[in-house]
Amino acid sequence: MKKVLTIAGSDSTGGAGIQADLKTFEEYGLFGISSITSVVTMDYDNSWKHKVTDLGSDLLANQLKSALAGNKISAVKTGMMASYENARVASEFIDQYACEKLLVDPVIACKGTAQILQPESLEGLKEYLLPRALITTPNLIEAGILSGLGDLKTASDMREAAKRITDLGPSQVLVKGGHRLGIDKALDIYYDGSDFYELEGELYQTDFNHGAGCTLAAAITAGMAKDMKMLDALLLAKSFVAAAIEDGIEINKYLGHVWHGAYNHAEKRIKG
Ligand code: PXL
Repeated sequence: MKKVLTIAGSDSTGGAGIQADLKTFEEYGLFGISSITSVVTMDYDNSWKHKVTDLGSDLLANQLKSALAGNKISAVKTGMMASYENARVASEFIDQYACEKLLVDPVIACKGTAQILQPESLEGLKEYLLPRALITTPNLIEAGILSGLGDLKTASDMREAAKRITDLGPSQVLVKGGHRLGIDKALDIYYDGSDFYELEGELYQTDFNHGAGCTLAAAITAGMAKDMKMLDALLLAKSFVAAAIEDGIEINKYLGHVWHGAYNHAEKRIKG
């Protein structure tokens, strides 16, 4: 069985981060392995304020050494880097174990704001991870920050951002339009280094979509591990996430999660 590694943060509510990645890898029929950079907790009594606790680069290095020892990894995904050092340590192992199929999900901005989650981690991403990435999957805000273009408002802005982001290293870029684009469909722009593709999907009116970005990136990584052509991997990943959003579940008064098992209809498959 093929193995896939995620190097990311732990989402204590189970919808995004490491949890989304492992659940998604499982649905793709792959064996998921994780190295955790940080733990994200949320304060129910204080407007769901997020706190990111960095687990430190020594512990990350020990996890990576355990994860990669004797293992052939078919693809690697990186998510939240809680520090510059997290990114540096991750890159050392990626080089040492020659992990060529690398997807970098540039988790740098909090949902709905342009506020950078961990300012120094952005530098770590640029210096250590993006130069090694086969593909990166920024949302509209992250693409605005990485490209230096700021507010992206149109498909043409997204194309320009995707192109500029390849200057940071990744040979391919998926810029996700999502709700912030302000049109009545979900529009992503895929740039393969020479051509642009407009990937359209349904825009779901739901509050239960926490984890959608991580899940999409994990699904693409799984497709890469299975040696799918990138465009096919993107299209399958989009269908996987659309199903997960459609079957989203309420978690508490602040949020609801995508359900990673939806595409395979686990409740129908597992009987008794
Ligand atoms: O969706 C961004 C994200 C990524 N990684 C972790 C998270 C979150 C959002 O909560 O907790 C660990």
